[in-house]
Amino acid sequence: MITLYQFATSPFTEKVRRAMNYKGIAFDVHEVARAEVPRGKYKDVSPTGKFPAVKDGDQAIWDSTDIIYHLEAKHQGPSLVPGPPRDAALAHAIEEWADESLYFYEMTMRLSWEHNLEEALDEFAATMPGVPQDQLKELILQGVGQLTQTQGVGRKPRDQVVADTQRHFQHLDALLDGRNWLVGEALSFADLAVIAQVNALLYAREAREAFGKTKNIKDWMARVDRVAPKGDN
Ligand SMILES: N[C@@H](CCC(=O)N[C@@H](CS)C(=O)NCC(=O)O)C(=O)O
Repeated sequence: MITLYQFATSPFTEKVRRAMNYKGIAFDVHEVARAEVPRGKYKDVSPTGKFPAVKDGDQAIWDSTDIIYHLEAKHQGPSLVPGPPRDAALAHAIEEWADESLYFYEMTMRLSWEHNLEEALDEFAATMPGVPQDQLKELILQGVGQLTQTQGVGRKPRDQVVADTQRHFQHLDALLDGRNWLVGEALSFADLAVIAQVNALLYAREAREAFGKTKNIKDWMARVDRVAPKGDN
């Protein structure tokens, strides 16, 4: 049995859960105690201190991309990685766009803009019992604010972040025009990486407005949900 070590609020967790559900792989969930990470409690599961990570028998794998390739190599079920090399490369590029670009937009808008954080706060509070909500809010605003400032998206004026997000959604919409999946003729890990970031983005009012102007994304999300559900936390 696989054990998934997760932060329930993380889009990378959503991506991995969907991947295991798509393949029909049974797994247990261990919610990571955030305070214990710097104390080294999870060093053997995730030496980087980042999650998700999985323990599959004796093997620990951390980083959602590596987990996906591991699942693909070691477990049965429908493929997550497209067969044709060009499609696999395209899925890789789209996944990187989701993980390394969209992620910082969701962090900026969902977690460092106070009016949006209010909507996400209960879910974070549930994973950090004992921390008063006001204190948690300040911690997230400060911590994530610092991170997105360092990365760069958090330094952009808000209007520009919103305009960038509109562009991301427009292009995603165009990629899905007349197609069921982002790459090739079947679901791939590209779909899972992108839907996870879109779901996180949709906590932000500004992202919901941009999303409302697209015509293909909603149906695609429902399609992904049917075959690769996120499942309960
Ligand atoms: N590239 C990693 C990213 C994972 C990641 O950034 N996870 C965040 C939660 S969304 C995390 O563990 N943050 C804790 C930290 O950075 O210390 C993956 O794909 O799994």
